[in-house]
Amino acid sequence: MAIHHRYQEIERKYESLIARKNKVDERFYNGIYDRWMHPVLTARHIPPIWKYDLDPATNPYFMERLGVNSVFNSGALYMEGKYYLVARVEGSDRKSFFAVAESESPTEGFRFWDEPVLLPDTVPEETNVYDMRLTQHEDGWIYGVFCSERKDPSSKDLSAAVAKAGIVRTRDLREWERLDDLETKNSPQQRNVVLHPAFVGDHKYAFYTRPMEDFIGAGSGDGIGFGICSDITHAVIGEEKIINKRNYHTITESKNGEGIVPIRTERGWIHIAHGVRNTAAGLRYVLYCYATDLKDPSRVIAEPGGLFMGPMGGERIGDVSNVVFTNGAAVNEKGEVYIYYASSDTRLHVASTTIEKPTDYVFNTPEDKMRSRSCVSQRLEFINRNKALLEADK
Ligand code: M1P
Repeated sequence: MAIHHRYQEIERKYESLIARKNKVDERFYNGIYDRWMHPVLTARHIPPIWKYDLDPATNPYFMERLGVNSVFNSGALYMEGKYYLVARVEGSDRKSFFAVAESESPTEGFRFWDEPVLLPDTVPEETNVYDMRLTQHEDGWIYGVFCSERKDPSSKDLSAAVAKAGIVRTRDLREWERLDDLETKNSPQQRNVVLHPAFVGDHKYAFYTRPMEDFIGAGSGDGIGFGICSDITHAVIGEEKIINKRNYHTITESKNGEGIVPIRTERGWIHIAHGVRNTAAGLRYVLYCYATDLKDPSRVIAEPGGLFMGPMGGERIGDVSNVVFTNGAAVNEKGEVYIYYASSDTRLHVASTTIEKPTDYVFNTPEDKMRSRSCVSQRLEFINRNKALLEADK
């Protein structure tokens, strides 16, 4: 049977996109990380056979029959010399699903595996899944914790939804076992839940949570929570201790949420989370960092003021504009850190650094002084110290 004559051309373009070299974006400098020029995954990275019916008899005009709108928020892993991304792929029908992309390089060459992930169908009411965090746990499993969304049965509003944390586990990213959804006794909704990679206390699993009153708004949810449970197969959290609060007139005023799986450093666990504030142009999502104690990851030991990363240039535009979001980073044996961040719910980028730099950033960047007057004093002290150094250097 013949294949449509346009297929080769589409396939060639796809292959040249995958082969495209990436480079550091020299226009950007902050001393903490490098941003890379090209996104590592976009809707154009989707294999053509996921979108086009190749049969000229049923698709004479070679149309996209099952379009893909965007590829963004991705879990990430470094395993045996390779980098793996479990990306959120959003079809043109608005349903998201997961797909694994792999590369030997952390910054280019990501290619999706042959087929997307078909999760075990154990939750019939689940309509949409997205934003998987991949945790290589010390128990030997790789866990995926993701948002499992369903319609709110108690509301007539068609956009009213309930978000839960779904949990799967795997050894190889191919066979996935679905566990029970996380149950948080005191929070009806959960999104941005992350499983801590190490046991805590007496062999307990620890989760970073984000208690919410409703689907969009944090309501009285005070920030990023922390809770523990004994059985990961039926994970139930009683008390959620709020470890990282939202604050008035900061980057987290409207919402915040845990991002990547925390990175272990000699000085503490480094967290990269997102903070949301409201503006006349809508919500603005940026990334920020904090550190927690190695033995007690619920105890915050450092938090620099302000944002770690905000959307820049073309990143500011997309389906949900003015957003950067991360749910995955990969750390290799050389201590190189690759932060996979999405812009405006549309595409996935990479920023690179080494473990020492975010550590120095978190522990040595001044805290937020919370008032303009105090922030000016803080800056004046800083400027005057620099002036003295410049004077001494003359
Ligand atoms: O649209 C921006 C982000 O919104 C949500 O994050 P949060 O729950 O903090 O509002 C998530 O749905 C995320 O996927 C999305 O990128």
